[in-house]
Amino acid sequence: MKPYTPQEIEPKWQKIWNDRNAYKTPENENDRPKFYALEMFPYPSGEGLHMGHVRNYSMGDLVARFKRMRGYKVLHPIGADAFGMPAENAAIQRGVNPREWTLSNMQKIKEEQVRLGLSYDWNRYVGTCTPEYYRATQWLFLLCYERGLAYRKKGSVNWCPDCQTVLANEQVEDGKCWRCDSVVVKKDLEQWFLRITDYADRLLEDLDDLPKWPEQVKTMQRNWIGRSEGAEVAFSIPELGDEEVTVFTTRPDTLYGVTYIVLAPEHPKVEQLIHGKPHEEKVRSFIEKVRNQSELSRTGADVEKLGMDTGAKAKHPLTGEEIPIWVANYVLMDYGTGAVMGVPAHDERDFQFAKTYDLPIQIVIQPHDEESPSSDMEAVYTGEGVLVNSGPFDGMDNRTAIGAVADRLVEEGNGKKTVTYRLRDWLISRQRYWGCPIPIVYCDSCGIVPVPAEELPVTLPEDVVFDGKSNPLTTSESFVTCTCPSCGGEARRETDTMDTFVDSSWYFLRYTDPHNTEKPFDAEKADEWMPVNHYIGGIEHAVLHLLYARFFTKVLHDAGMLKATEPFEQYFPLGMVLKNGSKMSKSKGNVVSPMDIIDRYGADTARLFILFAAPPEGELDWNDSGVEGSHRFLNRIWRMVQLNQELFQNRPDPKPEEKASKELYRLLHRTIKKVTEDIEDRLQFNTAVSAIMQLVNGINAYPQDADRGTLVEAIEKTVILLAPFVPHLTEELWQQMGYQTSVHEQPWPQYDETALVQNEWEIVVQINGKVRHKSTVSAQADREEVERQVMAEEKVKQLLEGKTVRKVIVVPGKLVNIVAK
Ligand code: ANZ
Ligand code: ZN
Repeated sequence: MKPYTPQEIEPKWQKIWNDRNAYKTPENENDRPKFYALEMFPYPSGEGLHMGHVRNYSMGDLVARFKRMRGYKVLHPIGADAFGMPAENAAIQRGVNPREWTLSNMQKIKEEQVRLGLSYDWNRYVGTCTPEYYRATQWLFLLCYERGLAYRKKGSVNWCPDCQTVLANEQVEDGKCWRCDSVVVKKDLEQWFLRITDYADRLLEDLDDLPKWPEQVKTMQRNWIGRSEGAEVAFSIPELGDEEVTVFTTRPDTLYGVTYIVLAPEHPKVEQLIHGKPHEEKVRSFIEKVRNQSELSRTGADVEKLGMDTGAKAKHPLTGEEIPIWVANYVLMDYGTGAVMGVPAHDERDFQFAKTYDLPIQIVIQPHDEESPSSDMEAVYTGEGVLVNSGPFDGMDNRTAIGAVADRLVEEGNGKKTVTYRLRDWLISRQRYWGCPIPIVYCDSCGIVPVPAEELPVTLPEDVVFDGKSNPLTTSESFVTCTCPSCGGEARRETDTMDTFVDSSWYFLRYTDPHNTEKPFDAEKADEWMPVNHYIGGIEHAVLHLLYARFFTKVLHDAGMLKATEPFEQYFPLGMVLKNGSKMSKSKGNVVSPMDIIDRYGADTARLFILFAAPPEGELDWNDSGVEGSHRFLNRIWRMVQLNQELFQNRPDPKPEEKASKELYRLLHRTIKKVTEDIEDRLQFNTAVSAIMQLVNGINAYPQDADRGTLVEAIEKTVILLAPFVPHLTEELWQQMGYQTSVHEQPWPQYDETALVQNEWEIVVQINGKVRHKSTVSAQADREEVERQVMAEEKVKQLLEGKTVRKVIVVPGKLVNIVAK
């Protein structure tokens, strides 16, 4: 018998698929339903693919192949998220050209993807660093600019001193750079922003229209957008004439408990308030110190609340009382109005602050079950209750009071109801070379001038210096100096490039029309495929990437370029790959190289193990014996076909008549149903594999003398069911079984509904309490019918010969006991 040699079979079929252009996306086949299966595209690092990638692609490929067999026209593309800092760092550290470095990594990853047997349409490959692609990214930037969604603003930005670049809020983790772990500082710079906050409400509301997204991911997005309903309340500052300071609060019900006002140190009013005061200089140096603290180190729950009294006073809008105005680190300038009303009795942060600086604490909410408010507070009370010390609102439930106090403020002209978001506009400027240049020039006479669309792309220059200090683009004279598109005079080119998250916010649209040289994509082509039906990728992208992609989709929809309002109908977060219980990582030395596994066992074994070993959303613990087990299973499949080679030559018709063949037939059809539903409805690929394994056990236990036609059918269908999991092996076996076509072009098997129900039961026949015989009866038969059938059997008649039957006891589905003498 020929042995199973994946090392030969796999490259052979990869070449044939490639020569046949087997996974080319169907075009203009409007009679078939579409399915867009997508996996997050990889970053082309020099290391090639890791097991997380393999897991992601194995699942995506399974879905794509399954849907093709189910009759869908499928778009299943791949590309590379190819801009970004590692290429530039390689240039700085090793003097390599970032473009060449990236392109060769892309090539390497493509080859590895081919070795995995993934059914991508390679004609639609998209690399975000190619001029064809970034030209389109620039086009989209200009679209945003035209629509007032791209703007330049001087802002206090997160700056990584090590990477020498600005970071988006999302890229600051625990106050540190997400890439290099350096402590992030604040810096004032002119930057480009995209106005994602204009879409905050829609980004929030439309989450409700995504039933196939995990609830957990929607919650993460909701929290990120962070919508807060509340009120703005104006406090006048008598010493500045008519001037006011406006605070944002979600708790107007606590208004009578305000004992001070706190401004963010960056608040524009601060200068006026401290001007001429004795401690003016001290406040200023305090402000300088706070400004350099990161957002997290200012607002963390366990961070020390630091502040200073400005010496100025504000007037309470309802009581007229004078209260001090402070500045403090825990108030942020870019949230709400940058000013807070301090209610130490009922707000945790205010409570800590008031304790530190000995500010008065005024209780205004009393728990429902208490008689009278305690005067001396040990701890803050943040719960619900009844208003006290609140003038006309005393006795009111605090939830009711939220609206009532706000209404009162509105009536008196001291406030308005507002909504605030945690979401900030998206800072896209990067002082980096290896990114998409922002297509803008600066002219002394015309100001900010967008590069006309026909002049795109603004190409990355080659004459740059990578010294690891400043933005390399500023070192290219030929790039920086340009002519103004508007007046023809001398101008300077923008040297910021875009955050790579811009590139990945629309790549799924490019796949629908990857070779378009005029527009990013054609509306009709995009509408044919969008939305993506199934998107798989790491949960680490659940906030940033998915939110930005949703934002871009909505902008393009509004611009009339796209019907879809959401990019991904279903998002499936991929579980992590572990080894011996901990994350695979170089530092732990527990990395299993996918290519080593392929060399040793073949891609099919790797794919099967990955799909079988854990539910897709769960963590996958890589273990060598599990891999061996999957390999053994594929060997069994291989042998099963080899041993029955002869049968495939004459291929008898199935005649499932006697017991064994009926049973195998039922097992086969049950398996088809289970595998179909596990993939289609539940995405439980692991249980689908174990169902197929049980079927194979059934086939191996099938008696030699039972109907051969049923056996042939079961083996063939097993091979078809396995095709999306192990594409090479099944293709090879399909050929060995005598077929000229590809197994991947077979229609997915239908199950025979009537075969699923159990028609017959085996029951035990006892005579005087002793088991004497086994008999098969119809499952539908009632007691009398069972008795009639059993008593009519030859064998039973023999056993009863010479005896008189006294009584027959029937237990349906189990036994018949005959009492006889
Ligand atoms: C008075 C008050 C009393 C507050 C109380 C809370 C509880 P969320 O829910 O996150 O939107 N706040 C407003 N602007 C701020 C800023 N720029 N920096 C820091 N804190 C700020 O939080 C809204 C609450 O956070 C607001 O309601 C305000 O404190 C504070 F018992 O006002 B509150
Ligand atoms: Zn000009």
